[in-house]
Amino acid sequence: MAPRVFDFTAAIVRRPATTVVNGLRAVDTGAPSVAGVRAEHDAYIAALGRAGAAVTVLDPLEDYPDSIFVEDPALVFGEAAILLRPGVESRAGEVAAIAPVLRGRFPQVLELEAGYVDGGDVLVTPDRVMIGLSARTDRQGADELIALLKRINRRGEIFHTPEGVLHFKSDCALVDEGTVLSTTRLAASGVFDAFRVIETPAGEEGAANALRVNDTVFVGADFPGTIDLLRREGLSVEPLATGEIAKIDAGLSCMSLRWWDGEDKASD
Ligand code: CIR
Repeated sequence: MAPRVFDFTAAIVRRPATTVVNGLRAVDTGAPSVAGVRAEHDAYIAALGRAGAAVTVLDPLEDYPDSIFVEDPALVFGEAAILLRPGVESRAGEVAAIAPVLRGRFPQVLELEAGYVDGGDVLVTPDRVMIGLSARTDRQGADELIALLKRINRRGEIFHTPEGVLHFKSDCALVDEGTVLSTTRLAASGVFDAFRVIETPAGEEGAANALRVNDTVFVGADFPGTIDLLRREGLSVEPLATGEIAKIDAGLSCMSLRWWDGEDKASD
């Protein structure tokens, strides 16, 4: 049986730098503490391991406060990695920092050469790669990414991220092959008409940046309504603390790159 899009055997994370306290944020609700971010990150690494991924932990990059969010400078699949171009100047150098790591692990590494795309704007679904235009991802970058995806036999399609939302995936996650967890504001645009949609309860929009890894769905621990909804669906949910990284506009997908590294599972 072929792996599902959320079947991952491998992951890369990067330890937070002490400069993480200066991470970008749209609204300043106070800086996160280094110890607090480290604790959330350590728990995240352990959870990835329990869910079945072998985790490579990269050293912190003090020059890049947001470099803990390795999802943004690259996009990875079992067969190839794509180096992206983050849409904010202060994060541009993260690409060169992660490039050698990916070149050592993937048979093919492609590079976005024009425009801007943050990995947080890319949702991989079973039949296509959804790319949300946002303040970080522009049309030129999205078109370029679609061309690169074509080279690895994948189909990309462009959508819109709601105004004022950092990334497309700030507001959604795939929780099984045909079901998306989404905020009401993103679902209302019709982007998920081909999916079953579970909407985050009012006030729990931050829960939408959940992450499924193999048979576990990670959800922010501060969102009991969403956790309950997903459990009622029969999903195995693991709550993880995100209160500190939320201060710098992050959630659970941002902190790792994940892929299926190996043969397709033998069918029973
Ligand atoms: C930023 O603004 O770039 C970081 N403070 C947060 C990045 C979160 N990444 C993600 O959602 N993929």
